Amino acid sequence: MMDIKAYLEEKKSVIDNYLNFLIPEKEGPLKTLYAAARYALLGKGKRIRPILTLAVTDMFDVEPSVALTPACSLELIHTYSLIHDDLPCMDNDDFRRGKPTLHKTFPEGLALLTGDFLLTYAFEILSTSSYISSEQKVKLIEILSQRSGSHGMIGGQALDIASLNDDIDLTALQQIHELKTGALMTAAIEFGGILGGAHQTQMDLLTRFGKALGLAFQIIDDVQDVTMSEQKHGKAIPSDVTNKKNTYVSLFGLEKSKQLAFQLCQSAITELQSLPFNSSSLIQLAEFVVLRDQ
Ligand code: GRG
Repeated sequence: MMDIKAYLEEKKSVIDNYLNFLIPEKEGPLKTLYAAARYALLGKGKRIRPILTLAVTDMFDVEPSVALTPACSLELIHTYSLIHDDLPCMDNDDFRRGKPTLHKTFPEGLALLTGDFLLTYAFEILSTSSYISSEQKVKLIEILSQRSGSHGMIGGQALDIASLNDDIDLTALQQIHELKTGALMTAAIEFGGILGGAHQTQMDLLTRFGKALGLAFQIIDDVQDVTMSEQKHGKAIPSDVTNKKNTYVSLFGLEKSKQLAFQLCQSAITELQSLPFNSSSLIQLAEFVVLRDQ
């Protein structure tokens, strides 16, 4: 049985080094843009999405240098979404990743642009990587654009905003979670399949695994919003505010929500076990993603 903590630390360190290389300290006119990008990107993020890609490519025995750029493109997209989500016109949050949000540290306009920079840079590094075939590049770009655009993360965010003052049912909530959070996690898993040369049946299985894991991750995030608000957000969130949000916890309560997340994770893992590969790292990673800080 592998030591999951050591595995995560090792992968995180490889990813952090590469992100540091991708966005170096810069002198000259773009110095502040790069400083802002480094402020948002480097540091405390868990790197779950790129690590998922690396775990799938490990399962397919893909050379690590091939997987690193696609894995990091997901972290660029994820960080851009956090920057934009924290802006005053969205959630207006003061803290992120254990420190003041980007727009609290740099001018708001520059924070917006930094998000745009990371979003576009993700596609630049994918399309210019010398380790990936042209055919794979097109497939990865297709997945990333669909999973982060209106069919995925942005669509989920738009539905979430539109439902803010309404009571929504489980189907609507599940759709928002699957798009807003699940889509990028699914992309992380699918990236591994594309790079590993998975055939269509295996790709379909990986997509189902990614979707279930992404939903379970977001349900646990809803749980932690209630149980760990002070530690997570750097300030206590009044429960009346939390309760007005549409979440699994407001629909089912804490215990049932946790149970649902564990069940989703278990069925995702069972599915994975039907693949003819050693999926033990990926299984332990899935368990970590859902059981984190419980
Ligand atoms: C593009 C404005 C815009 C929004 C898209 C993804 C998203 C919608 C907004 C980000 C904010 C948010 C609370 C999303 C829910 C998903 C989630 C739990 C994000 C935090 O992910 P972690 O825990 O964060 O992986 P770290 O900091 O570890 O990378």
